[in-house]
Amino acid sequence: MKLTNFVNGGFQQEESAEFVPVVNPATGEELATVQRSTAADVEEAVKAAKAAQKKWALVPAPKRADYLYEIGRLMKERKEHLASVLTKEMGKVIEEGRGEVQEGIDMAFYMAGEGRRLFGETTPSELADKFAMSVRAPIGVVGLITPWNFPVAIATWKSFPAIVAGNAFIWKPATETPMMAYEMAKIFKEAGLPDGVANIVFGSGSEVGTAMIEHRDIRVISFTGSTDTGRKVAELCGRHLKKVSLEMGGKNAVIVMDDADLDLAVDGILWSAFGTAGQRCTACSRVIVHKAAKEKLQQRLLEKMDQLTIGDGMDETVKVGPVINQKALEKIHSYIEIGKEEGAELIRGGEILTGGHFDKGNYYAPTLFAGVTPGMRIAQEEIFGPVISLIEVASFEEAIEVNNGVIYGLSSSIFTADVNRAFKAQRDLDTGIVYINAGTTGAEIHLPFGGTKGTGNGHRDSGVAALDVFTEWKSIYVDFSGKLQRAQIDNKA
Ligand code: UN1
Repeated sequence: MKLTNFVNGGFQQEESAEFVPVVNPATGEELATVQRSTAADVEEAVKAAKAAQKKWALVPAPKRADYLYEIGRLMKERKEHLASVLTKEMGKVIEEGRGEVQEGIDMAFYMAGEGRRLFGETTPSELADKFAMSVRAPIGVVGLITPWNFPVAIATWKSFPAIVAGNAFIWKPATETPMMAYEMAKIFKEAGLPDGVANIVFGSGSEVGTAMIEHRDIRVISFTGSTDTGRKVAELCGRHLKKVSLEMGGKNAVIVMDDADLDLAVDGILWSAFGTAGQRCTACSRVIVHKAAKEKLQQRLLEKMDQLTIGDGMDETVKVGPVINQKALEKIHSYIEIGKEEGAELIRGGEILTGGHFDKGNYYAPTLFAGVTPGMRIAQEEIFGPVISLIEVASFEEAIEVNNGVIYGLSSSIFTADVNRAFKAQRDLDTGIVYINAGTTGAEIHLPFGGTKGTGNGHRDSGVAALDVFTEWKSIYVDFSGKLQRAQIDNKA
């Protein structure tokens, strides 16, 4: 299969374009090839989007929402197929593939509901016979740059609010996971979304991403990806005075207090650390444990880690799939060396898995470091793989301090039976998402998703908050007095 760009309602026929392979990280099998687009392709897509958006903005929002209901319905009908495409191209286990598609379905129906809300404000004017209100206005053509670890859910967090708010979009999916985008293009088409509202341009960040950022008709860039790339995106957007929403790394921790339900904490840690092979921005990569609970927690964690089945995510019994590619394997492994050099104690894992079917894919052993101190690089930097570091603390206050002592601020969690501690924790944990008695993953789409400090730049994906990225506030004053009324002057004696 050859995946080509989706522009102006059709898949392009690109005989002369360059194509690169899409590879199943579990088996090494080539699944498809995908177009490597150029700046000229971006230009063409923006032209189509710009023309379409003018008309789209005039379609009543509840009517725009009808397309989202249909998109959601089609996704639901096709859930199993979409999940298997996702698992094959990205590697997450099929159960999680289904979960991610469900996240997209939820987003479709939720944002469709916004078609009948998109609330603004009406407010009194300071002058007589004058009316004041604010409305959310569409912005125009928006650019979406999405990562490979959630090839569909994150794209829906961005594209669905963009659609309902009356924008057209250019979406550049990650090079590793174009097949989900291709499936979504088919769905956009079948749902009857007007041509040019949704456009997908495949290609690299350096070529396509840069062309999007530099294009003056793309008014917003919404980016999810690594902190290094995000910083470059922000710098370039800054130069062009372009609105930019960034969702980047995390160094998320689970805190386990001495009064915690340890079995529950172990389940929460395993799911958030080794689910998606640790490749979530929200993944747990630090466990901050009260010294009184440390030995027991470590022992129970190891027992359960040893039971994890690793392999091709298409096998329903597998719990941990591969990581995305060879480069990821190498990066994860380099952190094992770093941890050892820093004096951390490698208790489990720490190796690239080989032999049998492991040789065909990119498999890393679930890994546990103990004796980690908060300043070590393995406790500070995002590893994005199945690796956890146990950090011992002596008090609740110290746990909070260690949690907050990193440059990131996406997700955090605390296991405790003490309600006062739980409430103090939700107040003091400096992250955009906080869980009490649950792991660090599992955000629901109707709440804002994003983080503090180095995780983002103050914007949020999903929830109503996403509308702030894809709309401009417009304040409207209607003077029905029939005379000149000067604000701040004529109402003052
Ligand atoms: C991500 O890792 O970038 O909360 C997204 C979660 C998922 C989304 C993760 N609902 O883990």
